[in-house]
Amino acid sequence: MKQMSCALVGAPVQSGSATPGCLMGPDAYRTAGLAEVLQTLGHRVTDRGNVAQAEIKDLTHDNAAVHHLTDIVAWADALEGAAYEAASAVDMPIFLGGDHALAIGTVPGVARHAAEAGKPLFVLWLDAHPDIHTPDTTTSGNLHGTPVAYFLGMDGFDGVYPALKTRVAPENVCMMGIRSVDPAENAALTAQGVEVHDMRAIDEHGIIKPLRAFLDRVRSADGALHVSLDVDFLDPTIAPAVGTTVPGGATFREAHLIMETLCDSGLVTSLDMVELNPFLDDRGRTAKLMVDLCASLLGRTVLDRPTRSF
Ligand code: B3U
Ligand code: MN
Ligand code: MN
Repeated sequence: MKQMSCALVGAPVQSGSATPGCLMGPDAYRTAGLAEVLQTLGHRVTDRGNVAQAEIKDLTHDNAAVHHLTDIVAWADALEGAAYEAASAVDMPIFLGGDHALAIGTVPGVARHAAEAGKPLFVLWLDAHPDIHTPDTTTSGNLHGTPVAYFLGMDGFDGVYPALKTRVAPENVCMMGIRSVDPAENAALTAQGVEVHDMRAIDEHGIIKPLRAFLDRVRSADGALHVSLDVDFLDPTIAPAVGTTVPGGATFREAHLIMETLCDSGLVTSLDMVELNPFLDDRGRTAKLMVDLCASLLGRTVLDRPTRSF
């Protein structure tokens, strides 16, 4: 793969989730050697450190379940700008979470950059959950369950989250690994017409055919592609360090094959690595697995020559 400029952008957001610990995520990736691994693959890597939250006024919401709204909006505001800047400066910004609420900022930020370059943004959402709640529909009140609804421009965010500068079209989103969906989220997925490959579909058809079909769509639209990788996409037996484990996730081999296929496509322009909770990890194994998946995305292969079937 061609040498790329990569920026590591720490986003230690944790108030979007119920279990504290994601605050330590960016440093766990640094400790697991992410920058060094990418440098070994021939890329130029700069670590931009951690983003600082914006200052905002206190916010409240009618849904009493919603918590840490002010904190999350302060993150979103800062991360939208940081993501836009990083995407303008390098080939591949990598956002180190932090819980999935960080995508309230990162996805609109990279979408704005793509739009200015005349490209539509596509999003591959690798997650056990569709995260398509609005602040009105969430019952847990955990705002990491809301980024997709926000960046699609759904109702319910006006005067709550920052005004959305660039929305993502629902037909440009592809979800894989989904296996825990709340009723309001089911309704939203249907209303928006988002492409969802739940675990049943993956068991029946495998992961590669639908991924290739999605990548073909990105290529023919000359789109930019953001990958949002939630640790709970992976099976908890290989990735225990997440507050919202759901059984039946992607295997080690499925996850690497997705990353290798994405690498071969040459289409990926940005990445979120979210929901790592190092407090719940087992001697850093989840952090190391996430680093290895990032390495597969950025060109690590088994053989020096291209793999081909005989
Ligand atoms: N849909 C549930 C569970 C959940 C969403 N995202 C995560 N968990 N990580 C909720 O709380 O909104
Ligand atoms: Mn998620
Ligand atoms: Mn999830």
